[in-house]
Amino acid sequence: INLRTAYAFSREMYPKLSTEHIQYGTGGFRGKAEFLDSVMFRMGVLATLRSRFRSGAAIGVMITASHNPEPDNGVKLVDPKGEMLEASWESIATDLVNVSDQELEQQVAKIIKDNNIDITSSSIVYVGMDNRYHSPRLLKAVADGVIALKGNVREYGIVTTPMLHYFVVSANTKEAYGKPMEEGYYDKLITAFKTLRNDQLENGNYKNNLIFDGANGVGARKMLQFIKRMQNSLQVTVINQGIGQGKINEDCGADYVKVQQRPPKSMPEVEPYTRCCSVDGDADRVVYFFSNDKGEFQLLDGDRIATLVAGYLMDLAKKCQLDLRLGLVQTAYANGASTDYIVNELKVPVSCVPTGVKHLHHKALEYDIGVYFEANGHGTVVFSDHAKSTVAEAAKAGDKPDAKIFLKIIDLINETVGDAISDMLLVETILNHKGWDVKDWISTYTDLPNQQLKIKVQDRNVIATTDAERVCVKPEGLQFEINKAVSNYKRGRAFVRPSGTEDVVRVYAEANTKEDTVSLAHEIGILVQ
Ligand code: 16G
Ligand code: ZN
Repeated sequence: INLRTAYAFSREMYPKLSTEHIQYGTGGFRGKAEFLDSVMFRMGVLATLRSRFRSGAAIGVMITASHNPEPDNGVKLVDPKGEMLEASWESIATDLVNVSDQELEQQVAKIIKDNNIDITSSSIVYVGMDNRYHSPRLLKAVADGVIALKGNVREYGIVTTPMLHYFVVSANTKEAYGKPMEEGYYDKLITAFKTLRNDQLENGNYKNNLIFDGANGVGARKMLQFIKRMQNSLQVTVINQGIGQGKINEDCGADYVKVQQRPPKSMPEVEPYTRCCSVDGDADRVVYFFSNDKGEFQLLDGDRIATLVAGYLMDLAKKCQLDLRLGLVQTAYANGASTDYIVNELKVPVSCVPTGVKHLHHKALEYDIGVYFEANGHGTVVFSDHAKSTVAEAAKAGDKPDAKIFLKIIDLINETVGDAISDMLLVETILNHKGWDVKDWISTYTDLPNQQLKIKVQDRNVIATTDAERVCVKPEGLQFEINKAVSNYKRGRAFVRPSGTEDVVRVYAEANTKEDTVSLAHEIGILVQ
């Protein structure tokens, strides 16, 4: 095809405004929204090429900067099975975004040639966005990129990241997975959730009400849709709905609550032990929290959710007498106390991988039931085909009511990627079945005090790590100094890593007491500077 007019158009409409090199990282491309138009146009182009490369399968493009502040935006591609973009295409994406406007046409030609792509074949790109005010403009740029290559685009408007993943998988899956439409998504989750409630809305210490902090993001809007359709099978009060003055992720949301270790600023006065949860701006993370009767803030983070879910699934498998291999995947951010609990109490194999969902997801696929969560609340469960067919068979047998529950649990889980709303419904189901309130849940183990710091440096890439980011190999000697500092603290542990989404180095520290933790984090911070 003669693409000359399309490129001339793009140069005019979406000129590259910055020469700064940007890289496709764990969250795709991220940056200040005003520099992203050309990136978006080019990602529309790339998604179309990817779709053609994958024989016309639907490819997703999500426009969001997740938990980052309002002026930021970003874009990531979703592969046909709903997974993150294949690693080898990350560098293709990086190259494409960094070439000049003059080199663009040539670079596209190179991708087509290197990958043997038939540019006359069919393609379809699904695009979604969060509710940042610049997202619609950026969405148009993506769509224009698709059209420039004469591809097909389907715009979903404002949706959560996991919803877009869901649309992509359901479009590409032949078996009944669900319909690639917003209603299909609500339907799948709500049907499973309601069946699992089985009209027993309260049980033991479990009360049927919850505060939901929507981070002024997409999650709030979609939760309101869920509420309309759930008919009180869960009573949810949504705060930070994204109307009025509230900005996305500002003083609220999962990242704020987890990192600051405090409730959202706008938190209303509630009874002690009221169950609350916070999601992030694009609703792929969730953490729980509450205040105890002394008014102290208590966090139930991704590690907590992972242990709750793993323990529950293990019991279910046992009750159904199914011999399935269950494993748990964490990152270096996992609280040491959670890892001890998993090893010593749950007696489940646990592994540690580098930060970023793709690493966790990949590792989790090694098990029949792979539970993975980052401490920040991003995670899900993946089931092997063997696990699914074994459970389905047991459910058919008729004499195993637990197997029927198990089957519905699988339905409730968005396996493609962490999904704050699906994870929340899963946690609510488990707490309900166990008859637990937050007090019961938090009593399973005691978190070690922990702290995170962000250190601004000239070049974050002077730091290199190994062993799932737990050991620093560059600059030389730094790990030795870290070890020395850590050895002075009881139950001390610390690591440093370059951020994949911001131009900073991150420091994590934990120790036996709050004071020790603050002091250890401070010491490590100074070593990095
Ligand atoms: C991205 C990752 C998230 C990770 C975070 C770390 C995905 C989809 N998202 O948001 O899992 O926790 O980056 O950010 O992989 P950092 O590298 O800036 O600490
Ligand atoms: Zn997110």
